Amino acid sequence: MRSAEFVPPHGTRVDINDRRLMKRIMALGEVGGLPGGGCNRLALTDADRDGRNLVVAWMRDLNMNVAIDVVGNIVGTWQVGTGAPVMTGSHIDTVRTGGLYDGNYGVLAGLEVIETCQERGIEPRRPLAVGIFTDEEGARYAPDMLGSLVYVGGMLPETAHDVIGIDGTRLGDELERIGYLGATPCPGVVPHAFVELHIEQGPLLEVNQVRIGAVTGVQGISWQEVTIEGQSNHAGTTPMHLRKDPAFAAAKLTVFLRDLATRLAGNQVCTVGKIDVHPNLTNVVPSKVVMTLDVRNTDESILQSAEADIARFCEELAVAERVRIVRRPLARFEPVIFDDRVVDLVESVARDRGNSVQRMPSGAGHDAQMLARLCPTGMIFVPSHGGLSHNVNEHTDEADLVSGANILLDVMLRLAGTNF
Ligand code: HGY
Ligand code: MN
Ligand code: MN
Repeated sequence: MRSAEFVPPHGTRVDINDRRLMKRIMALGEVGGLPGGGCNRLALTDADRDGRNLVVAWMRDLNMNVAIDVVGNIVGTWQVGTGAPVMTGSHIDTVRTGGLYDGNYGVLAGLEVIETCQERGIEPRRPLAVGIFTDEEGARYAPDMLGSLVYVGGMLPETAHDVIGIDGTRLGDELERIGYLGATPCPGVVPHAFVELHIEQGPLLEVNQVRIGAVTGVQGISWQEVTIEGQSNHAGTTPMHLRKDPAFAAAKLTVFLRDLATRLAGNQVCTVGKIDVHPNLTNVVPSKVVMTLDVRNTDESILQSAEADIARFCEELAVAERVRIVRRPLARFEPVIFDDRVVDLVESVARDRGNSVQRMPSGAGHDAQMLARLCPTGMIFVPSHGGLSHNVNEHTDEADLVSGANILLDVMLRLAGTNF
């Protein structure tokens, strides 16, 4: 990998402005801020719109060209150099109990890299771009990484527009309502390379006392909605042997998932994160339960066998409990391996800056797993305190946030000087 001439000769390192980065992280964290800390900016809500407006304003302050595409992805580009841009970015939509750093950190570090280059007179040989991808969380509109999936051509914009959210709204209508139904077509510009900076959201770096993760890829993800239809009845008068109780069936399925994860061990994880009981009243045997299954593994064949086990269990459960079970896929992404040249670069730059580094897969999904379909891609992880994320108490030490952003700066400049 030839390093770019404009990267200051070894020893005259350029560092980002830590105060400015932290100030922006805190300012964005106040948009959709929750009383006890953390933030709630579900995709395409007013809070998401306000967050988008704030970051777009910062992009414009940096004289970046801001393009908004047909599914609301925002790409800010600093038009220097020639050729395809080196791109970074992530997302600024959050889960309902989001932290300050998931997604936001990667976007704002990207802006900080550009502002540092501008004020230090560093002129990359390629344009530098920062992407803000729509609905990465998939919490309101499934699948997750929806915006970046459309960006890379993995989902048609019109299909995305017709996705119905957990609140019954249509994605395209909400995109229009918040003013982010753009005209830039998808698939989007193919970057020269893409690198995403993100908090780990897991415990490994902290447990191993390692400062930086050179991410090797993302594990496979399988989401499905399970609707269990029984028969509502009186809680007091209906004998147990006559019940068609979907809540009991849902409980058995939840226990089955935990046992499945335990049996498969390794990287296998299974989560029931959402359960809606109808009519959800104390004295009514429910008529229906709608629940979601989130099942992941780094190994595609094991993930497929887990899915087959779940399907078989649901068939047997329906007969045993005399209920009707309908399963609907919400998201399915195979494991992704990142480009070794980018992973190597992340690792060597991190070491050059005096950090301990380990190579590791990502348990969480990221927009980078979609950009990997278009161009050489990698990710940089910094530690999550207590491995906590999707939790208002998500925290990463400032020193680690700054260190990650400095590594992003060097990696982007080096990628700008490479000829893959
Ligand atoms: O689901 C995920 O892993 C990511 O947070 N969207
Ligand atoms: Mn994220
Ligand atoms: Mn997330």
